[in-house]
Amino acid sequence: MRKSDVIQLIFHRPPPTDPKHEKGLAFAPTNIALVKYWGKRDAELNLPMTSSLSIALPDKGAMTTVMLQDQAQETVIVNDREIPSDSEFVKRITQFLDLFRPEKKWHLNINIKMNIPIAAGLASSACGFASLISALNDLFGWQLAAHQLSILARLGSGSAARSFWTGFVEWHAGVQSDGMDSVAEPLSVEWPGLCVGLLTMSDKEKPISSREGMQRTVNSSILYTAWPKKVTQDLAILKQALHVKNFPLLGGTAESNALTMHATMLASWPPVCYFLPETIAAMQQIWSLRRQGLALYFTEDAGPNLKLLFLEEDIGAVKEHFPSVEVVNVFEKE
Ligand code: 2P0
Repeated sequence: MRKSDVIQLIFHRPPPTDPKHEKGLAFAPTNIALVKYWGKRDAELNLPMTSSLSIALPDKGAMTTVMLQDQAQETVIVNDREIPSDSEFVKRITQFLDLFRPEKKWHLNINIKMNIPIAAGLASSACGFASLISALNDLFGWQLAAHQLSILARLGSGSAARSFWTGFVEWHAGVQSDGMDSVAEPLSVEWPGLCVGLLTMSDKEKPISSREGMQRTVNSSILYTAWPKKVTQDLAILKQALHVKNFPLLGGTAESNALTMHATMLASWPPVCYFLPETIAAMQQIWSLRRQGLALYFTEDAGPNLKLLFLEEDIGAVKEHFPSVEVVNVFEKE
């Protein structure tokens, strides 16, 4: 099964690409997985081995504007800087656009504004591809539903499937080879007062991409066989925690899931390690604060930075111990 087959299943004809507006514009929030996606059963369609569950950061993400342009290639601008056309990022975007233009008849000026560090484990590819497909949907008037956009965004980057909603989102692994059931959906639960703290140790580009890191883990880590079991357990526990609003259960499950993911990576060869000394030091400080009674937990993605999990009532204490933390009150209404 190829990506072009999925395009056919969604559109039932070549995707219409007569612009309906001068510009297409869309925002997508970034998402932080509490139960992680790590490993693919199909690398072409980015079909995951397991389901995953994330929380969106409502104001953090990517705003993307697309316009047709009279040039033989794309112009990609991220945070006011033009990205070289031979870079991996532009190549990935170009290949993604090729799915919608088999004859390469049009080209785009793509302007992305991100208010998160790029490629440092803050899911910039997730909100990037989600906002790009939504901007195309706007430009060409496709009127696709969110679940269809989720399937298309996944073809660009797996975790992008989860970036179409605020709040908690589950990405179902699915079982079909065409991936039409590997789609995300929002959970109908809110948690006013739940906070995510971004603790940035480094905003440098990570040395091993998620794509490469997860492939290496699946291929070489003896611990990976335990991962699907761990995810199944954690998903059930996390949903229970959401249902009964048990914060230590949510925080503990997310932290344990992240540490297990990193353990599977460490057992890969060559090893996949995203920790910096500062990452470990922050973990130890969190464990020490927890022993003293603070309900503070963390999760970590494919980068050295931690995302802290805590409740609104502890914002003061968290800021006191981590002065550089950026707090996102996830469900706060404007
Ligand atoms: C996640 N990560 O669930 C996990 C946890 C990083 C660690 O999804 O190859 O950029 O584009 O499907 O989505 C990052 O991987 O990888 C990721 P591709 P993606 O958020």
